Amino acid sequence: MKKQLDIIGSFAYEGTATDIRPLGNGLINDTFLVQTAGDAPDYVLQRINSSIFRDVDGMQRNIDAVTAHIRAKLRARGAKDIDRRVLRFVPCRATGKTYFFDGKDYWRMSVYIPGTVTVEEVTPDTARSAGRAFGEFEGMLADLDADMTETIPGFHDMELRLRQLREAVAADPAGRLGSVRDIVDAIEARAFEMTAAERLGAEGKLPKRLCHCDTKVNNMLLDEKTGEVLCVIDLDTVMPSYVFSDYGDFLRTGACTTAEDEPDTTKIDFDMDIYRAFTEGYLESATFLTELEREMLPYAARLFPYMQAVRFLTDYINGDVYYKTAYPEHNLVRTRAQLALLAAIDRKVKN
Ligand code: GN1
Ligand code: MG
Repeated sequence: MKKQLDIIGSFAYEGTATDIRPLGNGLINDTFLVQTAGDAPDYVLQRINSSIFRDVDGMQRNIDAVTAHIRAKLRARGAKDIDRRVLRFVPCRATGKTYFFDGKDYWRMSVYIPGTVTVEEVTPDTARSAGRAFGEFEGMLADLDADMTETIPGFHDMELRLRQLREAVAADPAGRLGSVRDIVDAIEARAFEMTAAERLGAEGKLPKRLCHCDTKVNNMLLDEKTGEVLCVIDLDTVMPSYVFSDYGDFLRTGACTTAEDEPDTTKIDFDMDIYRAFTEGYLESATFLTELEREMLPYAARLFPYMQAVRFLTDYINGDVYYKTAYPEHNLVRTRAQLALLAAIDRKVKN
């Protein structure tokens, strides 16, 4: 970790680093925990995947705007533990920006929030707290009047994701199409149903709102003692989107009875207690929802496993160029798992 030690010297952090080690299991960036001696805070260091996030400066400006806005809201509300409820990024000594470019890679550093944990599984209580937290997060951002960059253009645009799948199918660059034709057909059979949001958006019936866009369970910090959800992390993808993003992506991982890459699809189910608790918590705080948005929440629950299946399958057909994989069929296993989850939701959730 010599390289990482050199890198952190470029940031205006407090204390002396004593240890740096890998942290978490994100599929995109590389994350490290930096421990310091004595009373100084610990830090999270990340190498940003700039082949995916091409405009790092724009992305960090989004993140700066969002964290400052949330911090101001919490302060106005008289919240006591603000530093546990919103991330704080460390400026680069030379530029004052919240990232550092070493000539090859982009890095950023934030203060580690002590006494917190991330989890891969939730209980109904945690799910209710998460629902409230995401509803609040979106509510707090509703009046953020900054020019926000779409860090990945069309990130949750289902029509775009289907076009990308069709391009991969047409090109078949890794020669993998033969083994997945039936899956492509199953996806195509539901393409119209799943692009409802884009049609309603085009008709002016559905607004875009600032969303987190990656609310999977392991992207939130919980108080290690109470299990309360304190804040969402991984702010790379905060951008304008239909409101379904955060609700749907949480349930995709939170209400799924297995990991998102479970190979045994018979184990994959949709936990209705978690679904109900999360939805109740979300509706309590997301008071800004229109009637149509509220009515379409069951659609959102289906949309995200479907979209994720499309994205994993596209990457499989393209030869695993986007997501980190641990073995050759990993993206295919992930695709099947998402479709099994979708089938479980179809069985259990009424429209
Ligand atoms: C990626 O970075 P990470 O692992 O939290 C991805 C999400 C997917 C998720 C699937 C920028 O998130 O959109 O839902 O993997 N992020 C990006 O696990 O593509
Ligand atoms: Mg993550």
